[in-house]
Amino acid sequence: MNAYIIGFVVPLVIYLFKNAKSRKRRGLPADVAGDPGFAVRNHRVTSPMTSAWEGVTTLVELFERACREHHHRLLLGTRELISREIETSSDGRSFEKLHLGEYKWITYGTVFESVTSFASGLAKLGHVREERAAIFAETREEWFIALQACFRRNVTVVTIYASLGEEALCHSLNETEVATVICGRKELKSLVNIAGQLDSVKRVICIDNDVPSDASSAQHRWTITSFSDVEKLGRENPIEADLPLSADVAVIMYTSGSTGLPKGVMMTHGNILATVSAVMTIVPNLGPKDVYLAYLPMAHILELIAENLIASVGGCIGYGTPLTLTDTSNKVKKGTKGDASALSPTVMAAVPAILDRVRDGVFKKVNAKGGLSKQLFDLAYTRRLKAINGSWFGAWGLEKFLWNFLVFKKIQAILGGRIRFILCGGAPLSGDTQRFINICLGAPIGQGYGLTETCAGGSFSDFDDTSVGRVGPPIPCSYIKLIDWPEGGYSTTDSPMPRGEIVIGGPNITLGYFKNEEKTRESYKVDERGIRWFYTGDVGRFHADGCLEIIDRKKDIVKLQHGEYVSLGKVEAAILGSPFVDNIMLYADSFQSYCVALVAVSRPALEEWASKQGIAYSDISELCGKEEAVKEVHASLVKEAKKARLEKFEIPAKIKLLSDPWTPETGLVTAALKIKRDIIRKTFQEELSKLYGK
Ligand SMILES: *[C@@H]1O[C@H](CO)[C@@H](O)[C@H](O)[C@H]1NC(C)=O
Ligand SMILES: *[C@@H]1O[C@H](CO)[C@@H](O)[C@H](O)[C@H]1NC(C)=O
Ligand SMILES: *[C@@H]1O[C@H](CO)[C@@H](O)[C@H](O)[C@H]1NC(C)=O
Ligand SMILES: CC(=O)N[C@H]1CO[C@H](CO)[C@@H](O)[C@@H]1O
Repeated sequence: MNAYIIGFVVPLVIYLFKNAKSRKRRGLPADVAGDPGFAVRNHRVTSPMTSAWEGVTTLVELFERACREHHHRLLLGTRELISREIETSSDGRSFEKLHLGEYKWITYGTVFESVTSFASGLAKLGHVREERAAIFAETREEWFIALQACFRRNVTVVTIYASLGEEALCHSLNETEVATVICGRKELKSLVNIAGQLDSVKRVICIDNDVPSDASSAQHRWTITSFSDVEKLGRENPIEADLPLSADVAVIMYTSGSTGLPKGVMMTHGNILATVSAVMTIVPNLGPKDVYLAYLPMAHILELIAENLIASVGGCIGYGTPLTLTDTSNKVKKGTKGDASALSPTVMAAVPAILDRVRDGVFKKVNAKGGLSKQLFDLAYTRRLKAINGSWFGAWGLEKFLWNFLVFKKIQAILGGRIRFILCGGAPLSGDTQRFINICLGAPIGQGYGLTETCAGGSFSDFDDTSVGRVGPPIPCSYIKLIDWPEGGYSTTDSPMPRGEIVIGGPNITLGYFKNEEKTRESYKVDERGIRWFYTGDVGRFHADGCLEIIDRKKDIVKLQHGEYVSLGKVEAAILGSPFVDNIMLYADSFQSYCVALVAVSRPALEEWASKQGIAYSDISELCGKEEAVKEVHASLVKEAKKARLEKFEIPAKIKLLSDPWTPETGLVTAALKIKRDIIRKTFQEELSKLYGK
C-alpha cells in the first residue's frame, strides 16, 4: 500500500468511527399509554424485558440454576481475622485496627447446601411463611445465605439499613410484624435497647457465635439461636422447599427517606429479576471470571441487585467493608492489605461519595509528592483527558498503554489492579470524578439512575459512552417518560431538548409502599395497558441519542420573594467544589430575596488556612465562629459559584460554618450520604433564623 492510500484511508476510517459513535442512538422513542409525555425505551429491546433466562421467573430459580451450572466454582469469600488491635494516636484517642488475612472461599455447591439447610432450620424453628423475617446486619456471607434461604421458603425478607436510628428500626420491625430477626452481634445490641417495644419478634438468629449476655432469651420474649445452629438443625431435619411465584413479595426494603420515618417498598421476585436481567446486558461479558467486591450495605438496592447478578453468572463475591477497602483505609493495620488489594476485583459497585474519596486521596498524594512525579501525572492526566473528551478513537491505543504503564498503574493498584467495570448509583456522580476513574483506573463507569421504588430500574449509561453528567438510556426493563411540569417551567416541547418530570414504567416497578395506600397512590399509577409507572419527582431532559440527564428535583426548587427559582441541588453541587466545604445545605426562604447556606467545613483545609494566616484558636468550633474564617469560606464559595455561572440570587448571601461533619450516624445525611433537608433544617433552625437576621 502506498503512502497516498494510507493517507486517505486512515483519516476516512477515523472519520467513520467518530461519526458512527456520535450517531449511535442508545434510546429510542417508545409508544406507551398513560399520562402524555415524551417516552423512551432501550435500543436493545422493543418492549421491557422481564427475564434474561428462559424459564426463570423467580430469584430462587435463578440461584438454583447457577448452582447447578457452576457447582464447583467459588462463590462466596470472606477474609480471615488474624488479629484485632487497639492503636492510640498522639492525642490520646484510640482506634481499632484489623489485621485481615487472605480470602477463604466456598463453592456454589457448598453455599447451596447451606441455603437449603438454613431454610429447613428456619422452618424447624417454627417460622411459617406468612410471617416475615428481617435481616439486620452488615454486608457479609451469611446475609446472602439467609436471603436465599428465606426465598426458598417463600418468606418475605424485610431489610433495614444497619445505620438507621432506633426509632426507624422499631418502626420498620413493628410495621411489618417481623417474627424472626437475623442479625449480627453488634446489631443485636440495638435490638436489645428497643426490646420492650418489639411485640412481634419471637426469634433472633445471631450470625456471630458470641451472643452478648444481656440479649439472652431469659430476659426477653424471644429465643436466640446461632446461625450455625440453625444450619445444623436444618441439616438434621431437611424440609422440602416452599417455592414462591414471580408475583410474590421477595423483599420489603426500608429506604432512609429524606423526610420522616422510612417507608417499606414491596418488591416482588419479578421486580428484582427484571432489573438483574437488565443490568446483565449492561456490563460487558459478565461471567465466571468476574470477581466482585461486596461492601455496600446489602439493604441498598444496588448491592442486592449486584450480588444476585454476580451469583447468577458463575462469578465470585468477596466481602469487605468501607472501612477496610484499601490499604490506607481507617481500620486497616499499617503494613497489611485492604480488601481491594487482597481480592483484586474485576467489578465493583460504588456510590459517588466513595469514588470522590478515592479521587481526593490520589490528588492529595500527588500534590504532596510534588516535583517531577506531579508534573508527569499532570501531563499524563491532561493528555488522557483530551483523548477521551475529543475522540473516541484516541481513547485507546498505544498512548493509553504507555501512560497506564508509566503513571496510572500505581493508582490502579489501590483497587487491586484488575477493575474493568464500576457500577455507580445512589446519587449523581460529578463529571470530574467520572473522568478521574475513566483515566486513572482505565475502567468505564456504568452510571445508573433509579430508585428503590423502581427496584433500581431506570437508566444506565453504556460502557462505551464517554460523555459525563448523563445517566444513559433507559435500561432494557424500563420505559422512561418525561411529563410537563408547568410550575417548574419544564416542558416536553422545550428546545433543544424535551424536559420534564421523570416517570419510570415497566415490570420493574414495585408494588408500592407497605401499609401505606395513600403514599402509594400519590406516586404510582397503572395505565390503561396495565403498565405501572412511578412518579419520581426528579426533573430530567433527554439528549438526542436517547440518554437522560438529571437536571433538578421538584421538591428542591424554591421560589424566592421576587419570583426567581432557585434549584437547591444545582447550587450545592456547584459550591461543593470549594476546598473548605465538606458538605453543604442551601436554604431558601420564599419570603426572602436571598438564600443562605449551612456549611460543614473541611477541617484540614480550614485549619491549614488558619495556621498560614496565623490565626489563633483553641478548637475548631471557635475557628468556625471567627469572622475572618466565614469571610474566607464565603469568598471561596462565591468563586465556585461564579465558575459555574450561577446567578447572583442563587449564591448564598450569608453562611454559617459548622465544625462537626455530617455522617449517617448523626442522622443528617442518609446512608448513601444524601443530605436530609428537613432534618438539617430542624436541627439548625436557630442558625438559619439568625442568618436571615431574625
Ligand atoms: C407465598 O407466600 C405468600 C404470603 O404468605 C402467599 O400469599 C403466596 O400464595 C405464597 N406463594 C405460593 C406459590 O405458595
Ligand atoms: C406497633 O404497631 C402497632 C400496630 O400494628 C401499634 O399499635 C403500636 O403502637 C406500634 N408500636 C410502636 C412502638 O410503634
Ligand atoms: C471537552 O470537549 C468539549 C466539547 O467537545 C469542550 O467544550 C470541553 O472544554 C472539553 N473539555 C476538556 C477538559 O478538554
Ligand atoms: C408489579 C408489576 O408491575 N408487575 C408487572 C410486571 O410486568 C408484567 C409484564 O409486563 C405485568 O404483567 C405485571 O403486572
